[in-house]
Amino acid sequence: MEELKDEEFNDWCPGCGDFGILRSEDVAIKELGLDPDRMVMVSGIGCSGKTPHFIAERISGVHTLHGRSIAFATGIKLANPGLEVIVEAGDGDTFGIGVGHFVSAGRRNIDMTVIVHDNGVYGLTKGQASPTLKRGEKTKSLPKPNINDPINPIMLALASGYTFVARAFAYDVKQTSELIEAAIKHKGLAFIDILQPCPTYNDINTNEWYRQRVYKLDIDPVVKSEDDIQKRMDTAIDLSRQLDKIPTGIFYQNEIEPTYESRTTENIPNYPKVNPANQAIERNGISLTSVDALLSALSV
Ligand SMILES: Cc1ncc(C[n+]2csc(CCOP(=O)(O)OP(=O)(O)O)c2C)c(N)n1
Ligand code: SF4
Ligand SMILES: [Mg+2]
Repeated sequence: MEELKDEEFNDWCPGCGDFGILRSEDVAIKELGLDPDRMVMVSGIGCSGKTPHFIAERISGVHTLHGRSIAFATGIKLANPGLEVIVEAGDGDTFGIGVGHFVSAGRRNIDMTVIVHDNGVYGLTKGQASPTLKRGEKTKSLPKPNINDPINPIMLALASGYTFVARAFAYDVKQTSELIEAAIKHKGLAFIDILQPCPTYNDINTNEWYRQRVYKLDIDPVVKSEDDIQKRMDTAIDLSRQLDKIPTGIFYQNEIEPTYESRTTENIPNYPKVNPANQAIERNGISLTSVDALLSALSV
C-alpha cells in the first residue's frame, strides 16, 4: 500500500471548507484505529471528489463519475462486505444527477457512510446553483437570484431510509470528526450533510454566516423500539426545517432496522464468509472465470 501513494498537490482554494472535512476525516480514521487496508473511499466528480487523493491515511480511493459514487460504493460493499466504505460526494453530485442513487441506497440500508460536501454550488464547474441553494439567493457566481427551491437533505435521507442522519459544519473539526466516527461505527447506512463554505463562488453561506447560525443539537436521536420511530423522526424533521438557526449533530439513529448485509445473510447464510470478493478464481491451475472456457462449454 505504502508504495502506491504519492504526495498529491492539494489544489483546493485557500479557505475552502473542504480542508475542514479532510482534517476531520483524518482525525476520525486515526481515532478509530481502522486497518487502512480494509478501507475504501469512493468519490464523484467535483472539488469534493478530490478528497481520496488528499487523505493522509493510506487507504484505497476510487475517483468515479459525477453522481455515481454511491452506485460504485454499493458494488464494492456488496462484493466485499468486510470493507469499511466511505462515500465522498458533492451536493450537486448527490442531490442533482445522483439523487436516484441516494434514494435507492437508503432503501437498502447498506452498512456504509455517505459524506456530502454541501456548499450550495457546483464548485468545480465555477459556481452554478446546486440543489441545496435557497430560492432567491444570488451568489457572486450567479447572474440572477436562484429561482428554484432547495431540497432538504435531512428530510430526503429520512424519507429514503437512512438509519443514521447527521449534519456538521466543516470548520468545526472536533464535532465533525466525532460525527464521522459515529457514522462509521453505525450499523447501517449513515449520512452526514456537512455544511462547507466555498469562499470562491458562494459569498452568501460563508464561514461567518454559518458561525452566526450553527448550534449543537441537544436531543436523544437514538431509536429504542419500533414504537419510538415516529417520534424521533418527527423531531428530526422539525429541527431540519429551522431556518433562522442551523442545528448540527445527530438528528436520527436507528440500529433496530436490519442492514442489507444481515437480510442477505438470512437468504445466503455463508455470504459474510463466501462473497464475490473472496471466491476462488482458479482451481488446480484452471481459471474459473475464463470466458473461453465458458464459451466452449456452451458451444458443445
Ligand atoms: C455526467 C456529468 N455531468 C456533468 C459533469 C460536469 N460536472 C463536473 S463537476 C460538476 C458539479 C460539481 O458540483 P458538486 O457535486 O456540488 O461538487 P463540488 O465541486 O461543489 O464539490 C459538474 C456538473 C460531469 N463531469 N459529468
Ligand atoms: S471552488 Fe469552492 S469548493 Fe472548490 S476548492 Fe474552491 S472554495 Fe473549495
Ligand atoms: Mg457543491
